[in-house]
Amino acid sequence: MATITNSSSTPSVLTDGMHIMVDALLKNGIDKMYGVVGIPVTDLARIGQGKGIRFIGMRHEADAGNAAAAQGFLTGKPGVYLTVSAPGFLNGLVSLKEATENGWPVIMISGSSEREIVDMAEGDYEGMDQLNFAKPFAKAAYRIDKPEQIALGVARAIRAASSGRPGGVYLDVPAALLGATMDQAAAEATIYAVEDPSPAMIPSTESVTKALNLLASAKNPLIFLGKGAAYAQCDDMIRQFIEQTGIPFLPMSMAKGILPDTHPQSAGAARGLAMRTADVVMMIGARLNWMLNFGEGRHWNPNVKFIQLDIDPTEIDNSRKIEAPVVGDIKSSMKLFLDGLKTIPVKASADWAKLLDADKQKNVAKFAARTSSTAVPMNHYNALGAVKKVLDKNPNVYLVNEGANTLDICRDVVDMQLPRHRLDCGTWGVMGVGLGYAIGAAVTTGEPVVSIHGDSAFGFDGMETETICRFKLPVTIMVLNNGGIYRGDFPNIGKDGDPSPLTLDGAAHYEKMIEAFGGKGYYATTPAEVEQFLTEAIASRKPCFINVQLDIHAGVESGHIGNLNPQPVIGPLAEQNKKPAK
Ligand code: ADP
Ligand code: TPW
Ligand code: MG
Repeated sequence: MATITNSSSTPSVLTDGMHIMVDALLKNGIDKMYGVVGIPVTDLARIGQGKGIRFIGMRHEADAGNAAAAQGFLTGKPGVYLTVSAPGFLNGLVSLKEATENGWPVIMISGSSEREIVDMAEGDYEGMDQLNFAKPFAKAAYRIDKPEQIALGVARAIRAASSGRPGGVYLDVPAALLGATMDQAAAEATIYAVEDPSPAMIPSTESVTKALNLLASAKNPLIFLGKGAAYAQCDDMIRQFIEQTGIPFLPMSMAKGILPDTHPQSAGAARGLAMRTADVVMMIGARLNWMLNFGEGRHWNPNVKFIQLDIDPTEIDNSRKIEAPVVGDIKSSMKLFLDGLKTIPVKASADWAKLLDADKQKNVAKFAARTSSTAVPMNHYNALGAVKKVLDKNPNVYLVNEGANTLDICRDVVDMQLPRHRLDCGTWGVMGVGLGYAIGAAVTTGEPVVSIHGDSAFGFDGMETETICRFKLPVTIMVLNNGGIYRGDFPNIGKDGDPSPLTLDGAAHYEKMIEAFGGKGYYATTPAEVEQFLTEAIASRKPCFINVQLDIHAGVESGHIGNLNPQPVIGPLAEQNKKPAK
């Protein structure tokens, strides 16, 4: 703490930008930060740690951003991550954009270099016009230039990240700001906690009445739950509405667990039939984007009508006509829907439930044969069947999941029982989110995490294995190794003898990586071993790694979305595609 003598010769105590920033974050309840340090933010992290912000030092900024984003999704309050200038900043941008696409609140704080040198393009150390580069990747972006404005900058970032549709906010903190001084008492007077950062947005009663009337007129009504519904944290109201109306529901992947997947009204095992047959569909916090074929085409009843509950008015009519938009936050909306049922009763018919139940039973039987098979080498189905058995007994476990087949099959096989317990590749289908999400979930909740990756997906952020060990987090990393992107047996169609673009090492002992950092590694070759090792690993609450050996022939190209690949019409790949699949 420096003192100076001012003109009236009373000594004044000074503080600096870094201390003010830490105080502003703490005042707003931000007591965790993920990141990678260096010039000019090292002391910001150290001062934060000294004052009680838990700092999770990570190995890559994208992973730090994903950890912070997971925290945002799980808590409804922005997670914060810290990066250095230009290269660190650029590494962190991917997860800032991902969080924005997912609608999760996150704040990326980046150090930056001197404005006057950057603006004149003089070639500063890690100099870059970061604020302008960040703008298209963020929901909002701000630079703080004066220490007097730090508290305001933090407040703007928190409000922008968490209000309306949440998203990623960029906060630029130049080195000069971090080192700038200010009278400490005056600085303290600037600090404040943001009042009501994500205010309720109440929909009009007319829109709710219209939606309920449409629902009441339906023969085959259906409810889709999306991750916006999970984010809204009003699980009891959603459950009450679904149970009172008897309407079957389908959860998107991160909405699994709002109601348990084993709930009798879940249409999960009759998804295709439910979508093709429903005449009125109520979307609760789910977008009609690529994941739902934009609400049109052969997957949907051609005469389907939509009700859509969303906080963002521009989401309505995103890809097709919405008959009954309800714009507001889901908690306020569900309250009005429950009230409305008193005057506009809605009851789904027993015939509709019967139709779906028959289809469910047929599909469940088909599925059970695959997931309970003891065949070795294993494939995704029986390996994940073993995982399901263990997680059914451990509903408190947070499940992180990425890959192609590893993602799609795990989503279908492993049931969720609790809300907000599943985190995966999300709206963009990004690889490399897994260990960041696992770290964020473990740090935020203190509960055990099982992080299931395809062998390719794991490669993007595998070094965070060390972070998990350094912080002794209760995370079990599981890699399903089928030797490649989608699987390991694709030939090289050229003559150079190199592996195919899709091929990775199907015999790699990934579990040995964690042993280098003091964690426990397991190598599983049978479903019984998967079950035993996973049970042990979760119970240990220590960093563990299970390498699950799959058949290199297990998996289909691009998992369940192979139809999105453009198809060559000439050459060897075209010939191959003409052959019937094995
Ligand atoms: P999914 O991938 O599960 O289908 P999406 O991310 O596509 O879900 O859609 C989530 C939607 O939920 C977004 O359009 C977002 O604007 C909306 N949303 C997020 N939070 C809330 C909330 N609290 N209230 C209402 N809508 C919300
Ligand atoms: C950042 C493209 C989609 S899925 C995938 C890649 C590389 C890996 C699939 O193989 P994996 O799973 O993980 O072994 P499995 O079970 O099917 O074998 N870069 C980014 N994101 C994406 N989506 C890709 C590349 C991709
Ligand atoms: Mg693979």
